[in-house]
Amino acid sequence: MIRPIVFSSILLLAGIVQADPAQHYASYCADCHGADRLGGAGPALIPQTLKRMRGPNLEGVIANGRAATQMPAFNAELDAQAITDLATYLKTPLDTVPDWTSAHITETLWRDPGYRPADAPVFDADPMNITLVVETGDHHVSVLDGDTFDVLDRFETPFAVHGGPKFTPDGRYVFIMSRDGWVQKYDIWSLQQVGRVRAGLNSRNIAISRDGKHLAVANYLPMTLTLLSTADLSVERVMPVISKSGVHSRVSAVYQAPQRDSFILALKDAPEIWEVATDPDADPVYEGFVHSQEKDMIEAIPSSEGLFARRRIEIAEPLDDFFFTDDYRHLVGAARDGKRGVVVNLNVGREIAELPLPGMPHLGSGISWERDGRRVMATPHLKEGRLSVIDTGNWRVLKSIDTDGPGFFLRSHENSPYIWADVFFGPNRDVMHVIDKQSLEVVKTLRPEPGATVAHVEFTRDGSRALVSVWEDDGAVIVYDANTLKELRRLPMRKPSGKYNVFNKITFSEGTSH
Ligand code: DHE
Repeated sequence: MIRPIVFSSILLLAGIVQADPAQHYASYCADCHGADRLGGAGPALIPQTLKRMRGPNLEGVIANGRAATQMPAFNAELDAQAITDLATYLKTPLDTVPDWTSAHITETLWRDPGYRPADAPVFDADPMNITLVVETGDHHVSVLDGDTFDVLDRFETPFAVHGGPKFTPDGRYVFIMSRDGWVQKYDIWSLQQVGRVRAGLNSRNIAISRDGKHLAVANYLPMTLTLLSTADLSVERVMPVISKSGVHSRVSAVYQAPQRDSFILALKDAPEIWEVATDPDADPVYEGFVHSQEKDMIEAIPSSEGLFARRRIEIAEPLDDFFFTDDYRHLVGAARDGKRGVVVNLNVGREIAELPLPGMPHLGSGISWERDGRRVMATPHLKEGRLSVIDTGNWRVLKSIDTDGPGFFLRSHENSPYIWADVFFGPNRDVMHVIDKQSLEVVKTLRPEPGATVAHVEFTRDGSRALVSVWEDDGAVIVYDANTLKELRRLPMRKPSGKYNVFNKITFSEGTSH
């Protein structure tokens, strides 16, 4: 019997029927990207991940392939119209999303057979001053010696890494997540990949528990939180995310709250914030954190132990993109209308203030520092060229600092007098502002590569050097003297995005978003 796909290909060759994009998908794409479009050797081809694809557009990738990957060109097999139709098909949501249970996740677990753990770092560099550079141009991470800026290793990641890699508290292992839900474990001491597991189908970010034993993966598809053991990437629990009123919700992001020994979850589709205990001895549920007369606001899901017990905080409307105060008593979330920040007291479990923050604040990039004896924070705005500086004692906006366009990331360091603020959108996206933390004035505007996007800063362990990404395919990481603001080095990189210093991350340095 002739298989339908072979039969239709014969008809196509004979020019008898015009293939539809689903047929083209089955013929040319399914082998690598999965019959269900959820990925295989190649990434998932669904709108949730494709809309974030920066660089060459989808039609260009289908026609010409993708450099430095296994993706071939199809312009000989498909004409321009067929390529356009196929791209439209790939941007159409799936009719149904399959289950992604703990059994499915476990089936994907892969341990690198070449991995040999080392007893001590296999390099002379300071293991606490290692900095990882995510290179999105060809899906690699470079491991930099933070003193000499030598590249100690460059390893392949899953396709389309997003969010900050998360380090174990001793700085030895790091976990990296892709938008397709793959989590990769890498051993910094031995400079080797340990393994991978697919924890979700479309994921947002990861967080590691205070003790470094558990990794939480926030998922859009399916609507779950996956909890993995960091020791061997095995599944500890898949938690369906369903609100008190029964609404299934995507998880916008998960954050570690170290002082609380918990994960905090931003729910995309329900007016709740979740707190998930990572302490096996957690009190029945957070008794220690709850003001006595507020106890009735806390709903506990009993678990055999305190580990992964959940607490719901009900709020007026869904919030996401959280900034946390240093003590993790308060968070500020962005309201849906893109005009307000809402302050939630996590101890009492309710909203306590609102801040006027028009132009879509990007609170997740917020940083805080001490100024005139008061703790202040600053946040960029994704739709307005300004930074808002907020007094976290009275939740008032202290100052709005004008910038040359909307920015994405902010960074500082406890040893630095400056904040570094990029301009990510618009004609001035080649600009990086340096702002004095005391006067709140722009002291210098850097334009290191006219016309090229310049974004995201990370400091070395001691704060003496600032590393800036030239966010282009043929890009670079520029090393600046963080005090004189002079350029010292340029390290060629393939579209470098985020950079992450081990020490700054594991010590929750005050100039770093977590
Ligand atoms: Fe991100 C971090 C959400 C688009 C690059 N981004 C984060 C985090 C969240 C988030 C919740 C914190 C996670 C963490 O580190 O654990 N990002 C979102 C969005 O909702 C948004 C606006 C749209 C989306 O579709 O996801 C978005 N992000 C982008 C991009 O377009 C960026 C610039 C390029 C890309 O790779 O997709 C981008 N996001 C980053 C980076 C971080 C990040 C580099 C880590 C910053 C850090 O210093 O920790």
